[in-house]
Amino acid sequence: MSKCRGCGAPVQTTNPGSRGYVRADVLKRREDSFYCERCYNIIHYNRPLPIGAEDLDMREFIAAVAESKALVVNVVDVFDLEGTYVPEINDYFPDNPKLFVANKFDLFLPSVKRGKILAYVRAFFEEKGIDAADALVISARDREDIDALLAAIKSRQTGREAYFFGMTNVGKSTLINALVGRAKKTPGEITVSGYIGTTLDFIEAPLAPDLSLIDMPGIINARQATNYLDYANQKKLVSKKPIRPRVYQLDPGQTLFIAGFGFLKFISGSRSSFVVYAANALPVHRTRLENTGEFYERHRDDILKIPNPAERERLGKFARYDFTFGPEKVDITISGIGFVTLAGAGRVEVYCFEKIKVGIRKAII
Ligand SMILES: Nc1nc2c(ncn2[C@@H]2O[C@H](COP(=O)(O)OP(=O)(O)OP(=O)(O)O)[C@@H](O)[C@H]2O)c(=O)[nH]1
Ligand SMILES: [Mg+2]
Repeated sequence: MSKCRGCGAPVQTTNPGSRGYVRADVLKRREDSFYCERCYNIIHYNRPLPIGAEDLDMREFIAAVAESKALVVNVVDVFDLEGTYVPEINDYFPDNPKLFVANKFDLFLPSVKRGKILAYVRAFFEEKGIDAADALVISARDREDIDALLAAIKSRQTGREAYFFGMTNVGKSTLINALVGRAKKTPGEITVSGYIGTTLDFIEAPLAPDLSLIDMPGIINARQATNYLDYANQKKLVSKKPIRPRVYQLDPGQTLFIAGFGFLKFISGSRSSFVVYAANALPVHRTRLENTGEFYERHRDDILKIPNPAERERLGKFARYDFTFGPEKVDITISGIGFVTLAGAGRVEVYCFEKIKVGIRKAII
């Protein structure tokens, strides 16, 4: 059966509102290689059609990969480890060799040392009971990293296929395109985007006679903010440029808003620094503690802007978390959005939509 070369969806010419649609006359002209209407719109207009990946049955994809016993390249987003690691990875693929790749290292400022992040990523996986002793920290943008990734794949492959697996938007397709580009000197053709659920089926990218990379749909994480946003805001949360840390020196009695997704109330402690690592497009705003509720009600749609009213509806209620910090630095992590590093000492109350996963960890930087 023919498939769209951008997203992998099986072709059909009858229903424009569902996956793999191509006009019959287009298909006739380009039978051997074509993009579906949805990919065409993403590639040329950066505008997806409202055709999602939510109803794909990931269990079928996982079962097929498990049965192959082939290498699984599990890609995570180094900026959102909590939101993008797959807790069940060992259960899904008990007999497959696994390579763990933390992508998007370029989102950190150039001053951040890769070795330090790598040690952090390994410890992170270990703590979750996942053996990732030889994980890689890379950027799809960096040629040398792509060469290192290829070498790592070759040294671990058990058969001809290597499957790229992970949550949506971590850069699986971008990495495959980059590997194809390096090996064949022609750009990869898989559609990539900052929208969730871009890849819709297995897509095979042959690299060499003995190695084929296979792209997969990403898992959509119900605890990640992006999942509840309209297309326009989904891509705002996916950064392409390095994330500019935003530093606030706060005294107890102040509140810091992370757009309209939530806020940190600094209840007690000593003057501390709060450094926000989140997409540059997200507004961050400081107010006084006693004004928090009123500020939120009044400014969620002008100053704070995201999420919009329909998105808030989907995100549901706020949940509250109590954290103490200091003297060690910690990160408050907000899945799909980023993290806030707290340096100093004190107690914070964090409020965030309950569907978004919030946690605390030792600081990554
Ligand atoms: N800054 C940065 N952005 C990246 C990198 N890799 C991918 N991206 C961006 O991340 C977004 C998602 O990339 P995709 O390759 O479509 O992600 P995917 O994992 O294939 O997503 P699904 O197909 O939905 O599972 C795109 O906007 C990419 O440009 C990277 O190394 N650095
Ligand atoms: Mg993809």
